[in-house]
Amino acid sequence: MSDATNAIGGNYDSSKLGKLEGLEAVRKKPGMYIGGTDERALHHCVSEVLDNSVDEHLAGHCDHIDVTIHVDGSISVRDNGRGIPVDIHPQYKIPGVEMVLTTLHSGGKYGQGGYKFSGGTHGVGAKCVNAVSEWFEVEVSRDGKVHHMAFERGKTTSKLEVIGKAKGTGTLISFKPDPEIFRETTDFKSDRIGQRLRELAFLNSGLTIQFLDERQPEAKPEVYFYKDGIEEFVKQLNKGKATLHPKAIIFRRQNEVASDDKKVEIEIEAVVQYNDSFTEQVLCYTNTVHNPDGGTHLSGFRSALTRAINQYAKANSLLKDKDPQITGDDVREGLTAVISVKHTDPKFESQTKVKLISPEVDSMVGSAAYEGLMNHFDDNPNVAKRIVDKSLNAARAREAARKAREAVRKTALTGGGLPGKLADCSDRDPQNTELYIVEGDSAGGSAKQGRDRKFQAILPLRGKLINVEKARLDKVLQNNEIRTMITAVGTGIGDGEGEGAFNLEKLRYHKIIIMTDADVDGSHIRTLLLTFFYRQMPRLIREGYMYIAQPPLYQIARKKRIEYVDDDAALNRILIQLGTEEVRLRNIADGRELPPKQLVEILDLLQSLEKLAAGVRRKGGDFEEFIRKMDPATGEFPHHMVVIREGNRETVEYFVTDEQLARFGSANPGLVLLFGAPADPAVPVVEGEKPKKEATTRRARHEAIYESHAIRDLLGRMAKKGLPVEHYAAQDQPLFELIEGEVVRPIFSIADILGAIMGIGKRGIEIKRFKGLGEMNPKELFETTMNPAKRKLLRIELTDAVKAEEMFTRLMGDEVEPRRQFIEDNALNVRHLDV
Ligand code: 0RA
Repeated sequence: MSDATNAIGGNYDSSKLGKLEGLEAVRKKPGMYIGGTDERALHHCVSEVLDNSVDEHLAGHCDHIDVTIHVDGSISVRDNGRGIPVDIHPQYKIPGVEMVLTTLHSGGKYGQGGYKFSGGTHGVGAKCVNAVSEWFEVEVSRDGKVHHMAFERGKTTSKLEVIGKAKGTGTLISFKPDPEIFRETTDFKSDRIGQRLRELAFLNSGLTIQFLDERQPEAKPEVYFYKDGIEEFVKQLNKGKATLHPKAIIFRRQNEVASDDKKVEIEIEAVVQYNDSFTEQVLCYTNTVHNPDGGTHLSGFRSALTRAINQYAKANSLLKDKDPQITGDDVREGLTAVISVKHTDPKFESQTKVKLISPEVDSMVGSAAYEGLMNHFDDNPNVAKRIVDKSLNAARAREAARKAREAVRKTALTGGGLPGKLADCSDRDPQNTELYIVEGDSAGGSAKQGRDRKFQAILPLRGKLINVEKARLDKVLQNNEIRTMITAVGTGIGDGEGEGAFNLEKLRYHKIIIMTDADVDGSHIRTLLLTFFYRQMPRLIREGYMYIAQPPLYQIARKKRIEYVDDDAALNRILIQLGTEEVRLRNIADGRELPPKQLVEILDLLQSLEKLAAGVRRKGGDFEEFIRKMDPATGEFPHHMVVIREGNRETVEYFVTDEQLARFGSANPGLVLLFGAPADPAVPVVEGEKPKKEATTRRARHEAIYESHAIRDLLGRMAKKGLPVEHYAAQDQPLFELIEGEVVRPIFSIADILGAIMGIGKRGIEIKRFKGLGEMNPKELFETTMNPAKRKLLRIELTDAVKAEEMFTRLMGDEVEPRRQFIEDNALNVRHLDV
């Protein structure tokens, strides 16, 4: 399209159009800006917003970040940094905050906040998130004022407005991801976000991060704060393991070096502590971003470690002539370390920052590590000797393991073919086939009978699996169940190259599915299996070939008929279904009965509305009152709430617009209105306040009601179905009649329909939590858990190495108490086992 065509119709404002097109570009090509539209990209949005707040911390202006997931699926990030500038930009004539959040290439004045080290993508983050959000709001506390502004899909819907007085400074960004963009899911995963927040708190000592998921009705905020930073991180990673030396080895270095003919500043901090396990765990970060594929910091560290241990061993005559050579692999057994690099201009292999490639980091980490380790060894000869001994042991075991691996490989490749226990499938193309690893012979039998033998292979496992975490590889490989599994999978194990090494091309099935009972034993076996795959075939997990079968959660029995139900949502659907089969709902106003299909739709909407209502109530609001405060002219519901405390009494005011809230503030100068007060009513004015003070000052907290958008949409849809907003609350006269056979029950509000029908649905059925696979016959097992058309598989992701490590150690390590606790916490909750 030419400019001339654009100009037709007049009013062509190039600057405005340019900006608009800017964010449109993000919506058109989300892949380019936020890395896609899947679950990963969804969570990436949170990181983008979070990174800005962390940058404020790195620059020394922020020590507190609050993250909250709301019941409508939106999320807020609040920091106490300087606040995004709100003054009018001299050239563009719009407030800085609007520039920062709506213009794609706003360098210069508000460009990057002048940050030295930045984890974010040069400030493009927040505006991209704005572009892909159904709505996006920002609240800035700065210059003694609270400013507010709102957007929808990147376009300004509410101009910058002062809504109150600010106590300090800071920024609050809230947004709801747009389902038009994120078509797969818009559901934030609490675990995933919590893990990242904890990791950030480790990497930024002194920063307090608070996290609350309001979707969990009883949830309390979690607080992450680590005074000693990555030292505590390493302690955490080693939790449950016996360490070789109580005090971790720490080294730091700060330098200005030349890179590509220009000066860069680099800061290095690393913490090292050995444990008595056989696995390595080294996590690398650049500007607080995790680099799962390592890079120059990792290579520098690794070679320094090998050099230091060999050097110390030789200099102190700890090696005998017959001892084998200590290699890099040997010094890494039982090694736990975190390396955190801050760099003014880091270079990565790709956009995703999985690998650092800045060459100058290698030698700087190398020399810092070598000196740090040698100093520590010289000061602590006992520690040094223990580490050398451990490395030597590893070197000796390496030889034994090599022989064992060789033996496994031989049986796998030549030794009479596939194991007898394996019921293989007939299709030979791995792309089409799947392997079920099943706990126990009886479930294994059912799976064999129920499966589709064309593409589904079954491998039943008998008895206890060897604990791969506590045994050395040569022992593990002597175990029969393990050998059978390796042979069936086909790839071989371990990393490295050459004979017997892991080879993905030999993978015999492109889905490896673990199927265990939903009880304590089942979760134990599943963890053992995952540990084995994680240690010996990590690429199977990393590249998405591993799955966990998801048997149904409930069994419901009704008039001798048995049904299986996936989860709570499905159970509710069934209760509603059953309830509606028994009743008819008559609208008294027009005497007509609602068709069953429409009734089910309405009940669905009511369920969603209940969740949103809980969000309003959680903040201290009254949902019926909230609904009454709708602005009849615009159909908008309150976006702000002010909760006023006087003694023990609490009163609540509702405001639809920013202006109404601002006006209320001006009209009540004696009222101290706190923005960003904790969700718990911890505002310190309750009982015992001195009376003379109370007479003049009242205190209140502001609550933003993000649910307002979703409530408006839902109630709008209900109104279209003939249920007006006014009827949500109880009326004097009945609105409906619920007719069940001879019985007619009056219903006084829309809200009551749901409870009444669910109650009827529950009658006469028995709901049982379903545990053992063996409780199902072969046909049921296939239909609920194995049939590709109906089953739900959980793909195992290693999004967070830290969490996986910790979980594996907790379950497999030596300490009994955390293991018992973990199993108890999770036994009934297999669905939340995230690895
Ligand atoms: C631009 C300039 C300045 C700060 C920020 C942006 C800023 C952005 C975000 C996003 C979330 N929290 C934030 N905090 C600050 C510098 C402001 C100054 O110099 O006072």
